[in-house]
Amino acid sequence: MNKYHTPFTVCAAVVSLLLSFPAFASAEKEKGMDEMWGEEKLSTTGQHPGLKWFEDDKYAMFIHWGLYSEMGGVWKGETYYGIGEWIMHMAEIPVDEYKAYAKNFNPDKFDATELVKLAKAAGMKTIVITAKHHEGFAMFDSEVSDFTVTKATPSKRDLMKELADACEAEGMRLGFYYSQNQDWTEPYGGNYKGRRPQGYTPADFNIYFQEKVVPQVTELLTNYGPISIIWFDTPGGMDRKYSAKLMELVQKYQPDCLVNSRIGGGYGDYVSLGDMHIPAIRPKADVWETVDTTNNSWSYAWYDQNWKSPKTICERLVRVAARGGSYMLNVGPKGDGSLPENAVETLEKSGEWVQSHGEAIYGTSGSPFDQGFSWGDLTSKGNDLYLHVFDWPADGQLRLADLGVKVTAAEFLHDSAAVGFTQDGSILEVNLGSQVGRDWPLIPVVKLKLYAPAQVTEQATQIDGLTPATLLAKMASLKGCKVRERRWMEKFGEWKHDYFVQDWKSENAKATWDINVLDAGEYLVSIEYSCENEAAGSEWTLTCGDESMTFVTYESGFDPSKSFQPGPPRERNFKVDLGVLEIPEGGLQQLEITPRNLKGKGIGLVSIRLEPYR
Ligand code: H79
Repeated sequence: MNKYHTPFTVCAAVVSLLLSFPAFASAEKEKGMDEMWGEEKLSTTGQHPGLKWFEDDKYAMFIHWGLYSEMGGVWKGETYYGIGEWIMHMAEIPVDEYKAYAKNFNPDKFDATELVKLAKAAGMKTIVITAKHHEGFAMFDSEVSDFTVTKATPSKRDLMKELADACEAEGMRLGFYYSQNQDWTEPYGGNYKGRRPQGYTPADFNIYFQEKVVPQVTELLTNYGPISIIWFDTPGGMDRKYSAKLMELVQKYQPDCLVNSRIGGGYGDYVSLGDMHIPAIRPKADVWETVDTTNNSWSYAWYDQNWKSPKTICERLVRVAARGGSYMLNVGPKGDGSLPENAVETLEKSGEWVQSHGEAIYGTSGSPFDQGFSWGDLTSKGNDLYLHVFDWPADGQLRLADLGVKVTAAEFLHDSAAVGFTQDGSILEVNLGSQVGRDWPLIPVVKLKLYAPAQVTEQATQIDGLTPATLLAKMASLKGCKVRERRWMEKFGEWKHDYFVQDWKSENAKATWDINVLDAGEYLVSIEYSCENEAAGSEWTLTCGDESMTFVTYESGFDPSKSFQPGPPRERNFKVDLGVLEIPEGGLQQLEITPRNLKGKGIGLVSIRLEPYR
């Protein structure tokens, strides 16, 4: 029988996992994944000279490959649905059995050069690979452990060396993922999966750290040529002094190498956001990345067919670049080193677009707007703006306000065909024309040439009268209520994320959005929210100028006060049409929501959508 990790069991697993870290055992439990993944704020950001290439390159390949890849989600004939590299944890595999499994690992189809060529074809500039994941198995030769590909498997190949050589030959940057805190097969490692030795105390983590982590990280920094990134993960609960020591090692042996924020303790050169988090609003961090997957699970899992389409991959890359970040996209080879066909196809197809639109990706500095648009997003370079059109607007028209600078020319990037535009006062209208009867790239890009770099001073959400606009929780000014954040897991390890306004204190509380109305008129209003039992039946008023509308809320079965509550998607948020609202005037306006009859802590308001009503 297959074992499905129901919402409840995943939730229980989360709690037990978090409790296994000292820091989670107390009041800090609520912090959940933020705590486990580590800080998103750095004490030393923007200093390292390597951040220049990191920000320019924008796009990297992540690879999860280890013993778990050979299992592919199956242990002793039973499938464990979840993230593949967590199978030891999910199937509760005893340490000795897990270690003995290494003899089945046979990377006979692994061709490092082919892999590097695929990354190149995809438009990626760096490869970061799991040298050691939480399982504790080294995919490289190590003097301090026998649990390595060179000693515990029949092939004896140092796979990291093969990849390092191929990267060197092909001009690809190389980075190593190293799980510094969790090591499930080391008796003193974080979150060890066996019985701790007698007399064990948490301070014994030091033994594991000095005897395995320090020498292995040193090996990775000294035996494989220039390393561009050491990518650490899940520092939650680890003392800051260990993070400091790791930073010291990197600075000593490879001062040019970058380190991500999951080293812990506020150290690191740039911030890794939460797994798979494509931020809707420009994050505070100066230099940051999003790590994402081509399907759901990081490592190969036979059942995971949730492949992102080539267009979706390009869109996610653009959304990240538009918010000023870098994107690292994962593939999970099978145990034998070959990649699932779908991963190869989707990377090759998306790569054609990335290569032919590189001008609008590499070396760009994001959109002048803090948030994206429903039709697409922007990147910029010098005086030029790139409009990435994901969804062709209904009548081929796009409107943008307050660029602050005159546009001198507009053309499609792929064929340099001129694009019509008018700029009247602060409003730019771009006429894309008809989508019919022409061949388009996956995402058509309009290049706008400006007299000077755009100078956007107004970040109010634009209501353009042509495409739907979304007012996000994080963009609201709040009185007597709060913005909170939650993450949850869907399908086979797909992390979801949102912000919502909640904890409404009284009927005087309100959330207010500044909106920039480019076209007065009627809009269909819908909201996305979650609502606990006790808040069901509460009444709310939405107001814009003299116009208002009232709505009643229904229970959604999701408790927004819990940062972590896996479950099927239908149980999360409701999306409800409220009706048609007249916005009588153009220009800067405010839209406000306030409880009319508050129950409990009120709804968890995720967003308000305004769609032109015609
Ligand atoms: O390497 C990838 C993941 O294995 C790692 N980070 C990315 C880059 C990662 N470490 N921890 N997590 C991700 C989150 C872990 C989530 C869990 Fe669960 C939820 C662990 C326990 C509950 C899912 C469900 C995995 C096991 C049960």
